[in-house]
Amino acid sequence: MFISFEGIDCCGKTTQVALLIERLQSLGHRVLLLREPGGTTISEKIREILLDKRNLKMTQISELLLFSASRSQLVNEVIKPALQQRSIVICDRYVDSTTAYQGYGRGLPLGAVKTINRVATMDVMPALTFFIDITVKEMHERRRASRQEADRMEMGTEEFFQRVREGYHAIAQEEPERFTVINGLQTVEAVQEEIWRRLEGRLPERND
Ligand code: Z5A
Repeated sequence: MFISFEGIDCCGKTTQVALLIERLQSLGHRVLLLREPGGTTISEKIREILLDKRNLKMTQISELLLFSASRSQLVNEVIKPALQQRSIVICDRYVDSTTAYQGYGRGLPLGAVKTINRVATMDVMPALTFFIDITVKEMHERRRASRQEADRMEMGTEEFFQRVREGYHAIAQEEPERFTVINGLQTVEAVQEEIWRRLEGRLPERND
């Protein structure tokens, strides 16, 4: 089973993925955790280029193609083989990030983004995607609290992140079966319980 997590920066994906993996493993499931961009030698090198804040000359098209190149490696080298072995694959960001950030956020033509997404994923799509929704104001507050230096993608404007969030809501309207909106403004525990409620009935048999 393939599951992905999405949302704007600091929405709490990484926190929730870690809790979910602990829970699944305690029930005897074999789980593989991945993050995008990254997860293969080539994809990690591409990640460095994408997030390096010295790369301010990067064009929007280069950005789109680099995220997609990283994904193509990950799908071929890791995701497809793991799904064939019946692991539960959990990906911290996947193709919806490209639709939301490069399509809605940067304003690249959605038709072209969709085509490139299909080429990069070879139509390997998550069965379930959790979109952890927080406001842009909350994102800024959490960033201030964590005091981490912003990378190139995090240097986007307030309006950029608003458009990204709207993009995620548009995907939720288009694909309500797969794309589940979770209120990320709740406590960590409440968010986890909501994810678990939506996932529990859809889990495969244990694969130990
Ligand atoms: N990107 C793209 O543009 N196109 C693409 O196709 C792909 C990605 C795949 C990757 O960044 C960047 O690339 C990302 C999108 C873009 N850019 N932005 N901006 P990354 O991998 O370095 O980071 P990220 O994916 O954006 O995640 P993050 O910053 O690591 O945050 P997170 O995983 O969503 O949240 P977290 O680490 O679990 O929590 C953040 C903070 O909030 C932390 O201090 C927690 O303690 C706190 N937190 C978590 N949950 C809660 C709740 N419930 N209440 C209060 N506080 C909370």
